[in-house]
Amino acid sequence: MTSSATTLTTDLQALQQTAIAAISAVDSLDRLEELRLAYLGKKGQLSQILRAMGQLGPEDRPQIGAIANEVKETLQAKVDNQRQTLQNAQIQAQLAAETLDVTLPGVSRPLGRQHPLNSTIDRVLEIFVGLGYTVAEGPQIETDYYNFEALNTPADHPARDMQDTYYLPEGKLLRTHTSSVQIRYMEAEEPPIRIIAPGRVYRRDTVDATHSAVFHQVELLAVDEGLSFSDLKGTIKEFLMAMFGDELPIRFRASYFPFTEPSAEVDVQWKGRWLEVMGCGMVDPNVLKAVGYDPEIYTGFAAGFGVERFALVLHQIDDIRRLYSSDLRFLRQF
Ligand code: 2U9
Repeated sequence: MTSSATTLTTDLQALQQTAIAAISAVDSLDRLEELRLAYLGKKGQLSQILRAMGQLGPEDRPQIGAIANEVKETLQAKVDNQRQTLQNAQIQAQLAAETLDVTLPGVSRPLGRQHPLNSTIDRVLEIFVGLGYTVAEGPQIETDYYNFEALNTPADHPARDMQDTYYLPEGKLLRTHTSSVQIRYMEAEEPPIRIIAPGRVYRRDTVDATHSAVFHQVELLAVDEGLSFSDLKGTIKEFLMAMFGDELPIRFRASYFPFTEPSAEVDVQWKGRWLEVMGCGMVDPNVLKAVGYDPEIYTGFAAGFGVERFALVLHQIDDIRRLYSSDLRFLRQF
């Protein structure tokens, strides 16, 4: 072996020794990769030594080449081995950190449920949809025209005092009933009409166990040729029996509303007592005229009721304010 071949062999052995020591001592995968590049990369130390092989005579090359290959393979194996060791350690550390205590109590995910007011509205709508009615909705901020004028209730009408109103700037007001929805619907459509208008309404009432300044109404309206009071009675009986049960004693008492003539209030006998549950009547011809329907051709019937009232009766709730209290102990009962 020539002296330069001997030098190269010594260099290669020295490289192997220091590299193995360094690789064994490394404690992170990033650092290991740095070392791999430093020893085995294209510009690494092994490549540098091999470049010097160019100066060797042909007789030395196979032997030195074989030694260089051996060094390369040894170091590569050492790197792979060390990488595996570090990766295993990493997994072990992660497993230790993420240990699950299966004896801990589970996280409870309580289910929400429907508010008794909403379930009552849904029941009402379901019954009327079954009778062929369409649900109609409209704005809660209304004009005097849609809330009163078009409903045969001009400014000086005494019935305006029956429903104390919240007035807003620029002649606007908070609707006192959902009848305004029916006026808007009739303006846009032609008879025959069967609609049901659920929604929030506002009245300047003193709040107590049976009154709330905000409550929910459902109103129904049918306009067609030849509708009579007996159609109204039949529809209301059908609805109330579906709501409260068959064999329900029902009575109609003459009453007054500006938008219906004749008008009636409806009572049902419930747990031995007569309860007033809704108002109704034949749509006043003036209301039909206001939306451009000819009262000589069309007649209509309408009815309205407060949903809270129904919910209180059906669920035996003693105070309307409970429906707005958000008290979970109360709400969880439904
Ligand atoms: C149009 C024409 C007529 C709706 C009607 C009642 C009778 C009624 C009250 C019951 C309790 C409101 O919530 S409450 O205070 N309603 O008694 N509502 S007739 O009549 C209409 C509606 C729309 C176009």
